[in-house]
Amino acid sequence: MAGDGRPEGAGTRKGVEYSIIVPTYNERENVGALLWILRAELAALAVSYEVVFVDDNSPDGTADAVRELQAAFGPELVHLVSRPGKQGLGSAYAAGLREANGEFVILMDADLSHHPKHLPAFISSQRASNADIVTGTRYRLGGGVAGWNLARKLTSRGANILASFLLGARTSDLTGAYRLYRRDVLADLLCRTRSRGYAFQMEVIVRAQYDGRRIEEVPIVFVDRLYGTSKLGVGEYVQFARGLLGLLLEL
Ligand SMILES: Nc1nc2c(ncn2[C@@H]2O[C@H](COP(=O)(O)OP(=O)(O)OP(=O)(O)O)[C@@H](O)[C@H]2O)c(=O)[nH]1
Ligand SMILES: [Mg+2]
Repeated sequence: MAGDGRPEGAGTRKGVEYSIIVPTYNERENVGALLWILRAELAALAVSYEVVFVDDNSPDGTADAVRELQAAFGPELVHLVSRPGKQGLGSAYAAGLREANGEFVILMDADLSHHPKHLPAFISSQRASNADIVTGTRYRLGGGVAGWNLARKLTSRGANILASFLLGARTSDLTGAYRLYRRDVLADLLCRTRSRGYAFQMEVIVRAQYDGRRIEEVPIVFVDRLYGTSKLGVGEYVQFARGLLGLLLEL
């Protein structure tokens, strides 16, 4: 078996440099626009890529929308991993990774908060530094957040400052999910990561730092979702606190 659980040689399609994994839950209104903008942004770079949507049987029929995109643009470009029910982001990334053929994997949300216009910066940063991970940051010069109220901004910033201090993290945006990984590095990290919710992104990047992986940052502007609903609630805060505590005790 390959390190990421795929049978040796299976699913490898030579020449795919980047697999863009997009987990979806009720993103029917967003997937078409996302693919459209991705194609426009990546056309100028002349890189080979594929987009792997991982849908958890979204009640709004996101999977059908992705199938329509597959029919229009071809199964080489658009992949769909369709799971029977909502199983969370961590396992969605792992399922997407098993389908992915790229040497590098880019994780991004479907709701356009992670704008594809930042991808050239991710790719050139990785090429210039030979990094294992390039992570988007809202909290370095040039980065930011648009569309959040003050309470949500303070919560996100506060969580990042607290976690960085306690864990000795060098990355400025621990809870961001817009990242590029060397494929085998992500596979290895996913095997060992246990947290859920926002703590998941933090655990992955802190483990990578402790492993001595080379991590670069590029500033991104995160734009609040236009379509669909937000899931931030008390449960997310509790999950984050538990994840942080778990890491403090273990690492
Ligand atoms: N496959 C799958 N995708 C999920 C799941 N939960 C969230 N997603 C997707 O993961 C991405 C991030 O989730 P969001 O709900 O946008 O999380 P967020 O950006 O922190 O918060 P809001 O945008 O304010 O809701 C989106 O593309 C979601 O559709 C899940 O359980 N399974
Ligand atoms: Mg979002």
